[in-house]
Amino acid sequence: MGQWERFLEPYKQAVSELKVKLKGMRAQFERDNTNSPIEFVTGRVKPLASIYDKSLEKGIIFEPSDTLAREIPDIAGLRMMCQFVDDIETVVGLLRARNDINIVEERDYISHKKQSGYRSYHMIIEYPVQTIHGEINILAEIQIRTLAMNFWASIEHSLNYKYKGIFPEEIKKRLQYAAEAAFRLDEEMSLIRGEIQEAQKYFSENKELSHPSLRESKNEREGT
Ligand code: 0O2
Ligand code: 0O2
Repeated sequence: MGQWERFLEPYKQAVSELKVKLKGMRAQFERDNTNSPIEFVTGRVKPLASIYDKSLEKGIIFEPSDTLAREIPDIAGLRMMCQFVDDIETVVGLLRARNDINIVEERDYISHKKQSGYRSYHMIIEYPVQTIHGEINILAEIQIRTLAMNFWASIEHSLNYKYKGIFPEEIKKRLQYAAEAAFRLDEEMSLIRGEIQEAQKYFSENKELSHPSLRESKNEREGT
């Protein structure tokens, strides 16, 4: 096994475990028949090429080391998407209450958006990974954002890659307008949150009823 592969192994394990745990939170809301503040969860280990770029940017040697692990805290990255801005606070509260993660830093890029227009809530956590040689604590980043913030960030990320971070002035301005438009969309949706959630609850409760075989098994489960 190569040295990078060995170094990244616990990060891979952490991403897999955390994905199961964070998706589990959503499943628990569904089971309780309550609207979930979590829409979906994704996770990834930072590709080696991005670790290389980041180490150049931070002026650290590109080699598996404690310094690199400390300076690049998002080698393990999780993303939690929410429907509404207020859900972000709920999710943050749920994460703070967990005792399997230790929060070491929080960055609120929602109240304090970045100059690019980027909005998201970031948490750097310490997570214990169990290995055959004992426990190791690794750092991971959890980004919590709305679907609209995620849409903007994905597009901006691709453009950033294309322009290598140096945007033409016009594109930069357009992206800033688009970020504000995405935020206004979030605000508008928040105003009709009750209406939307009622409809979603109705839909999830009744979708099984529209299918005869599922209706029977639902009735069996509920003993009706
Ligand atoms: P389900 O049953 O569809 O929810 P994975 O390795 O497959 O577990 P990964 O690689 O971390 O997941 O991330 P990926 O493949 O980008 O997406 C993770 C989950 O988020 C997938 O569901 C996607 O269906 C879901 N997802 C991605 N984009 C959207 C979106 O825009 N809206 C919604 N609602 N869901 C999205 P799962 O986990 O495979 O299972
Ligand atoms: P990737 O490809 O997503 O992994 P610092 O040096 O401490 O000031 P740093 O280390 O960049 O800042 O951390 P920060 O700003 O808290 O955010 C790190 C991650 O947030 C980024 O990871 C992105 O995923 C996301 N992010 C931050 N700003 C922007 C932005 O303007 N646009 C988009 N699309 N995403 C952003 P990476 O490693 O840069 O990229």
